[in-house]
Amino acid sequence: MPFGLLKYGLRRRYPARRDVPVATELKPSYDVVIIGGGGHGLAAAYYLAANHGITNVAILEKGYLAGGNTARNTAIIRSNYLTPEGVRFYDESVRMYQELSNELDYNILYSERGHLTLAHTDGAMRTSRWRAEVNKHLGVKSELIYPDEVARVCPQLNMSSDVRYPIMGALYHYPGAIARHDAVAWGYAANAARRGVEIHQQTEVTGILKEDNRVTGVETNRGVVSCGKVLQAVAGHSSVMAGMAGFKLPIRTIPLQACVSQPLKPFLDPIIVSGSLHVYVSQSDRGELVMGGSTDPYTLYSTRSSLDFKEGLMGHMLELFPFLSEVRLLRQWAGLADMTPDFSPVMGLTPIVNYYVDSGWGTWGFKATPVSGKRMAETVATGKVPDILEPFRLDRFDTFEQVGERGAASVGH
Ligand code: FAD
Ligand code: PYC
Repeated sequence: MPFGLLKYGLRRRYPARRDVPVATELKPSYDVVIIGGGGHGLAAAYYLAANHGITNVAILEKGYLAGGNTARNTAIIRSNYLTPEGVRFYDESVRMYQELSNELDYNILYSERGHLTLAHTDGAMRTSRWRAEVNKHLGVKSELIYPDEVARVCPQLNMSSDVRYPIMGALYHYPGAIARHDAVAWGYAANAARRGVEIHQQTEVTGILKEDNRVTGVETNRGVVSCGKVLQAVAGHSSVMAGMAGFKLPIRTIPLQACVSQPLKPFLDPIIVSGSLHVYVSQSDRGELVMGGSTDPYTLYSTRSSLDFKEGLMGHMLELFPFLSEVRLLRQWAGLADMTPDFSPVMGLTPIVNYYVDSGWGTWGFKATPVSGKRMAETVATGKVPDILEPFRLDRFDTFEQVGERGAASVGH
């Protein structure tokens, strides 16, 4: 047993380790202000400091650290997208995730499970084959599999043909994984703070100050702060914030709900998704079934839960796993999904010279946390958009070069 661990075990008191220093006063000025202390803002701050030596940075978070969508997501990580641009982008993120616990020296509980997108129709089989081919072409391990293999990978699934939606096959994405969502945020926060980045919670940005076409600072509930550059990373409020800065994003904000069951003995290894049934599920390390479906059918800035969602989802779950009928739900919640017309993010430059945007994260942004953090940091530091982000530029909607990921973004929408 390592000596340090023995010494720790014999101690009389166990003071908690403080990863993020207690908040200080805001300084009058920073090189970079990051609006939004979710996973994306925290990751961008870490990579600005670690990769570019930029440490005079403040993260301004209106609530508590990573208490927005980062706290509410179901932590599915995968790169089995449909477009080459999407696959390349998310693949870089998956690769970064695989090394993240080591890089941050923080256990994010990364757990590779395999990810099955079930196909119940001829059309879904065709799309699955298409996705598998694009994935393989780009070195991503995905395969179209048939019912025998589906049953082997997940023996608990109801494979009967005497159901509303029999399972005809699946897109099997081997690297599909889950991770502990808040550990990802805390890991980035701790490592950014250690390098000098300031994290200010309960600090809401209420206005953007500009001269000509440049940002000069931000107004907050704690006063005005000047800055050289701003990165906006406020998933769920992206169009509101862009409105404050004076430009428009093509985003509609829609609630997305999820829930967990009581803890069960481990029985479900892979992550299961059914677009036709509007349901997805994985089993967490604590044994809870983590479940969700498609977005609510209306735009709304509210994170309330609904009975309607729960009833519909449980009905669909039981079509796939009838033996779960006695299992109880433990809790239910919602987040705010910033939906773009093509189900891809909007990242990079904006009409304002020194104002950068990381937005349009809809129902799919947790898996992109490392790559967007690293690449947005590069964009902010150099003022140049890396090739991998180019397809996600804001003006693609003017030039009809959308990156259509509707069928692959998460569950059916
Ligand atoms: P957030 O974590 O939302 O951080 C933005 C922060 O900005 C918030 O903390 C907010 O308080 C702050 N903010 C807003 N306005 C202001 C202001 N004026 N001033 C200061 N701060 C402000 N994605 C996946 O890849 N896989 C999944 O399995 C998955 N499941 C999901 C399940 C649900 C139920 C939901 C809701 C989303 C899911 N997502 C998933 C999407 C994912 O959660 C988001 O895309 C991702 O968390 C976005 O991260 P972020 O850091 O950009 O945003
Ligand atoms: O992006 O895989 C995903 C996802 C699943 C549920 C919500 N988002």
